[in-house]
Order: sequence, then C-alpha cells, then structure tokens
Amino acid sequence: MRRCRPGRPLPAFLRATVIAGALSALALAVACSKQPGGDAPPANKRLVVGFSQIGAESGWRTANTKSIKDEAEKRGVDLRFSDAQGDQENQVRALRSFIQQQVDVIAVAPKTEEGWQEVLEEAQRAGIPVILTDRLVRVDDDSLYVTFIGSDFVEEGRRAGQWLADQTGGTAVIAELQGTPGAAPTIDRKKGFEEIVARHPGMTIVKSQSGNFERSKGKEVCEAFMRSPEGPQITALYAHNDDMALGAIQAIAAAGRRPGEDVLVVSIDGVRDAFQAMLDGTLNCTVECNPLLGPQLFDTIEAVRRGERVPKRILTTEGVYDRSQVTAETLASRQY
Ligand code: GZL
Repeated sequence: MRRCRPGRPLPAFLRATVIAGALSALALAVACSKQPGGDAPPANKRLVVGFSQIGAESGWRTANTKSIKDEAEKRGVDLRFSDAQGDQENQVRALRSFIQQQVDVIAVAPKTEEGWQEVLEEAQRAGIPVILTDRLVRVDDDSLYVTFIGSDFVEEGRRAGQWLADQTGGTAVIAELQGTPGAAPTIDRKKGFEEIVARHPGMTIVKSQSGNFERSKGKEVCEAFMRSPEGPQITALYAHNDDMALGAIQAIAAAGRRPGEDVLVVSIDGVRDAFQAMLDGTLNCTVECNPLLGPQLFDTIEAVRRGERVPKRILTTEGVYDRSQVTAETLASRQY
C-alpha cells in the first residue's frame, strides 16, 4: 500500500476511492441515527415501542396497563413492556434497555418527577422519541420528551376540594391520605385541594400522610388517624386515589364511625370499586382520572412516526361523580 505524503495531490483512482468511502460512511451514519419521530418505518416493518410501567399498585394502574397492552395488540405493535414493580431505578434500566434494542419509540409512566434527566438525554442522543404518559417529569429541557399525555392533577385536587366545600358549606376537619411521595399526582392533587381549602376558614387539614396509592397502606395510615387525638374531630377524609380511600373506609368503620355519614370520604380515580362503594353509601365522591390512555398513546406515536407535530401537552377528559348520581347501571357501564 503506497503511503501518501502530505502536500502532494492524490492520484485520480485514490481520490475516487476516498470519496466513495466517505459517502458510504455518511449513508451508514444517517441510516443508524434514528431521527426523533422522523421517517415512518417501511410499510412491512412492525412498529416497536418500549413501554416502562410503574407497577400494579392500584386498580387505576391495572386498568392503565390493560388499556395500553390491548391497544398495542389491536394495532399490531411490537410492544416491549416493562413492569418496574414500583421501583424507579428499574424504569431507568428499562429505558436503557429500550435504547440498546433501538426501539422506534419509548413511552413511560414515570413514578416520580425527579431522576430522568440523564436517561432522557441518552434517548435523545440515540434519536429515539420519548412520550410521557400519566405523569410528568422535571427536567432542564422539555425537548427531552415529545409530549405528555395525562390528566390535570391540580384540577382534580380542586374538584375534590370544591365538592367537599359545597357538601359541607365550607366546614370540615379533614384527614388527607397522600399518594406516592414525589409523584406528580401527589404534589398536584395536594396543591389543588389546598387551593380550595384556603378559601374556606371553616375547612382545616389536621392530618396528612402518604398511603403510597395503596389500599393496605391507606387503611393502616387511616387507623392511625382515627387513634390520634384529632381522630374524634375528623369529619372528612380526602384520599389522592380510590384505593387508599377504600382502605380508609375499613379503618373508619373499625373505629366505630360511619364512613360516608359521620366521616365524608372523597377521592380520585373513578375505578369500579369506588362506584360500588358509592352504591354501598361508604364513599361520597370520586373525581375521575381516566387510565384508558392506550388509544391516545398509540394515536400520538403513529403521528410522531409520520413526522407530524404533536402538542406538548395532551389532556385527558374527566368528570366528577357524587354517590347521588350512581346507580347499578352506572356501575355496569364503567370500563375500569
Ligand atoms: C394518576 C395515576 C395515579 C392514580 C393512582 O394518573 O398516576 O397512580 O391516581 C395510581 O391510583 O397508583
């Protein structure tokens, strides 16, 4: 192989070889570097989506998982599903695995707001678009995710607070069961509820503690509320989700008080068990938080793959259900 001395022009045949090599290297680089959203997959290539789910801590989560799996199957998507068992580190590991697998799109329901900056930067460098579902993250730069599909948790907290204010004429001694510490719904549902409480001097929150969105933990914490010095004065229980409210209902009854009567119970999600409790008269109100995000998620993924612009925030639509509105037909009509 002749060594090329610097400063002398290359012979013509060598120039052609160098140019061809450079062009093929460029073509290879372009082919490997996925563009966010970018060029749609060839018609015969199945869309590959990596989804990181938090776990199975509540009826809401179970319904959310089913909605996403059912929709992926319906659309023939190759869904790489990872259940983090409630551990955010497992979610970060799952996203790194999806990047290694070079999936087309990553979707994630992030357990807590913090801890996502680094792995989302890795996904961006790999050219893989990330869609947030259910909960938001806190990062330096929101270009690290394409969009967030989920509910307005602050509004959900306001709706719960407003229902209680309307129901009691603005007078209540409240115990609060918070969700998972550091999770967006916990932070925002507390914020929204407190906005309403602040408008009513007769409403006070005397106990507030996390039940981690779990029924058993909600029962355990509410037992402690009932045993506390403030216990006998509590006239309302606000739970950040139905599962904790259903646990609290057991604790209130065990303390010799009537849930739904002596202690009003208001919560969020709108799962089927909450509608049953409203029919039973032990739950007074649930603010709907729709877990059936599968259709919206895959509509958004397909739009991203077609290279279409999607809004940074996609809101789910929800209502408020008071037990006076609930019948056996309402219960039968619930999809989750
Ligand atoms: C809300 C979701 C919450 C539910 C809980 O979008 O993140 O997590 O309210 C679930 O039931 O555990």
